[in-house]
Amino acid sequence: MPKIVVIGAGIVGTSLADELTARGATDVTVVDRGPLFATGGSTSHAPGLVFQTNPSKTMTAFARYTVEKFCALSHPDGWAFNQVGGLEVATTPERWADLHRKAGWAQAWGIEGRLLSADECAALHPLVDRDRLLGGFHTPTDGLAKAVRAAEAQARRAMARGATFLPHTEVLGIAEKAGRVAGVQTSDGVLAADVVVCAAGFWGAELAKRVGLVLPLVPMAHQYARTGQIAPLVGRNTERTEAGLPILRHQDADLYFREHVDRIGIGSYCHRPMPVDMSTLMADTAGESMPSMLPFTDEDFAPAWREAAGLIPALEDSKVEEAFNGIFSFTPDGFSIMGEHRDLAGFWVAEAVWVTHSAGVAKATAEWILDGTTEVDVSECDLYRFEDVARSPEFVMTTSSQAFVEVYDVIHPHQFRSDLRGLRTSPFHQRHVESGAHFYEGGGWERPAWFEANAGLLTDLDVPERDDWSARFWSPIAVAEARHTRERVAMYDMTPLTRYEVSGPGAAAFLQRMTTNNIDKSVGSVTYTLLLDQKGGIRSDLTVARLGPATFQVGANSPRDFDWLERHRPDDVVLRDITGGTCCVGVWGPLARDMVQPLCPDDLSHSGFRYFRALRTYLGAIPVTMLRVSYVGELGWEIYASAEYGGALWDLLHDAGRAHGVIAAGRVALNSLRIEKGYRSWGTDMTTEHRPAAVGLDFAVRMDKGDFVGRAALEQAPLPLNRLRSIVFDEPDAVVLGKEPVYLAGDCAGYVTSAGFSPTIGRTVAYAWLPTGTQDGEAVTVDYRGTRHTATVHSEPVVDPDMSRIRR
Ligand code: FAD
Ligand code: THG
Repeated sequence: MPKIVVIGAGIVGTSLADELTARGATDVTVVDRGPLFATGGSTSHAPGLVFQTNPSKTMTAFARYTVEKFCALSHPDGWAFNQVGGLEVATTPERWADLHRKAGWAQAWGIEGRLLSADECAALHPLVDRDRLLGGFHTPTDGLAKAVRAAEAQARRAMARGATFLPHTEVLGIAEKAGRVAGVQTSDGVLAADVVVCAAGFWGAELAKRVGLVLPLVPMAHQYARTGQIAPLVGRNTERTEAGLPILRHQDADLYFREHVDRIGIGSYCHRPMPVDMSTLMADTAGESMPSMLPFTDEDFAPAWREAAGLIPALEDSKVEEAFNGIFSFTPDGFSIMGEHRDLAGFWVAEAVWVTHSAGVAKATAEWILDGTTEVDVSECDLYRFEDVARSPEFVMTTSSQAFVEVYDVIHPHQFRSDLRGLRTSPFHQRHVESGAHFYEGGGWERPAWFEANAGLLTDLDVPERDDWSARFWSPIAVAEARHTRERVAMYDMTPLTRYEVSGPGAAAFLQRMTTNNIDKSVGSVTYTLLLDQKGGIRSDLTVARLGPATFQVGANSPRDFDWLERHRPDDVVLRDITGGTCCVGVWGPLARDMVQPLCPDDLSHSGFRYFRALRTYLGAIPVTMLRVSYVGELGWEIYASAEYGGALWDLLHDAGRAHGVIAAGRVALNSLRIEKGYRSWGTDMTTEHRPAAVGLDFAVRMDKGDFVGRAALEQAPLPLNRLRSIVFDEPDAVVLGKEPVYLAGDCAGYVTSAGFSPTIGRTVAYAWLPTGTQDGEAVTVDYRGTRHTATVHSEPVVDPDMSRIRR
């Protein structure tokens, strides 16, 4: 067992010590600059509201574990968790509709919850003005965490198992030796360690910076106020219980509420983002007991007070008595930051964590450190999920500020960032602008969603009307583009598809060991293969094209793939991200060959250039690499070129395609085509929580090829309880967007992962997790924001099961 030092005795550090020692680590030391356990960090004054339901399955799982754990903690001063339940109220039709969506997440992720009428809300929480409400969402297992008690109770447990807690011990630097962490420097000298975990709350970014690590988090001030006595609360609670009414969210006004005996605590996000400058904060608060508390700014609270009194009329007779601007971390995407420094082994971070998710994050971090993998998928929180651009100070500040502003907003799943656009554009961008592209952003890239230039294709197409919500960030034009791809030919900008060059004498052996399929095939082969973790969970799916004996081009999914490969890369392998310097256009459709062959000196016939083969050749004068691969499931190629040829390549193809009616098509069309064709998308349809068999990808696993990462775990793996299935909606106008609960015979049995309107069968096709044994043809219902849609489990793929479209 490693010798571990945890920096920070807040809710994260204490919970981590508990989780580590529970797993047998005994040499665990937690150091904190402050006293124990009201250290002066964010935990010391967090009012501790725990609302579990979150659009992210992972964050919900973290919260659910935190609740379960905290409920079982004991502390001599009283409760660590008071399960008063949670109530979120709607005062606008949009919020009310969104609470229906939230109720769906709760169902899908296994949180008990129910939508309530306004009267039921008022009965549950008599202080709210019933007439303001349209309804609410009630979750009985939510509640209040007493964060300092929970921290202490977990710390005491850890101490009983041998952990040491050192108060008044500031970490001044990180000791390193031979590329590994060696301990922490404190005013009392170096504390040696094999593993150092930075759980220093919003100070963590400063510490990480000293070891060359950018943590994209911004410390932000957030207002919290306590009122004076509120008449209707007098006598309701005791000093010991503190609260009995559900914790309350009024998200239409960016507010939350809890009781403090006979007073009310009001938290507000209803103010300008107040990022904190760490350099001045450190100087200003040196020696202070509560360095994470800033003076209250009355003027920022004025609108919050008005709104609060609007919802809770009893507040009108009271006023703010105690208040402060408290500091905690925001990140660009709202997720925590977890993982190990790639260039300094043994240095881990568990940062930007709410009390709500603290025990879940701590458990996953302990598993990750001690076992190498986590039970719950942590990819959304991975330290290495960020593109380079997303680590720039400007990006971090801008997007984290936006995350603050939007913290309680109704966010559409396809909503994109509006600030800092146009950072990464493909060489085709100007052509796309000219064709009236509607862009969305992903990974910093501008990606065409659909093109206004294709509106004319709608004239002979009957696309069902959508409800207002599902019509956002969508256009029927996308359906026309998808259909045109199946009937004729289309060009897709695949430039943002992450790709690496893997080369060197050890390249083949390296990829063979890292992935599940046999990639050690002839030059010109392309292989669909998986990256697994040690427990056989799917980390990613890749295409590996062998361009030379020791040169491979790998099509990947995210910066996490680069990180994973880089961590395992031996010295005789060179790994290079070539995404930015190259471009890619997918030319797909039945007419693709007619369109491209005249441009190419090589034979592009079905036998001359077979399916899943690669070729380095020329189109016109332009050197290209072509892969006969199609994520939309059509005849055609991904065509790669060095970026400087991009404009010419697009024009060449577009001109050649004119006679065949070629169009440019966008990502919405691509998504619907890949779904009806049965292709999975990593991160939505599958994560590290799933092994290949569960998602129907065992065809990409070659158990007989020799050892590879995850192989041993697959041999031991039990049969999956649930499988990813295709479902087809019965009614043409039924639409779902993802994350909706799916019912079998009235019981919630799974959830939708992704969905798209199939141009081929004229109905929405979706993937859903369903129990193993669910038969083709079985009827399911799906709850879309309160509307039940019926659907039927379908054999896969829904479109082109005999591959006649692709292999011709
Ligand atoms: P902290 O509690 O800040 O702990 C970090 C520790 O590291 C500190 O004790 C600090 O002293 C120590 N440290 C830092 N640098 C060093 C160093 N160099 N050497 C030694 N020690 C160091 N979350 C919820 O879930 N629900 C809520 O209702 C809620 N409300 C909030 C309201 C307010 C006003 C605020 C400010 C936050 C709220 N939060 C809430 C957020 C929550 O408080 C934090 O996200 C959480 O407490 C962070 O815990 P932590 O352990 O990461 O950080
Ligand atoms: N193109 C390239 N690389 C990629 C993707 C891509 N890497 C990441 C991601 N997308 C991988 N996803 C897929 C999913 C399915 C297929 C290709 C990439 C695919 N599957 C066929 C099937 O399942 O029938 C063929 C499998 C086989 O014959 O082994 O084509 O879009 N370059």
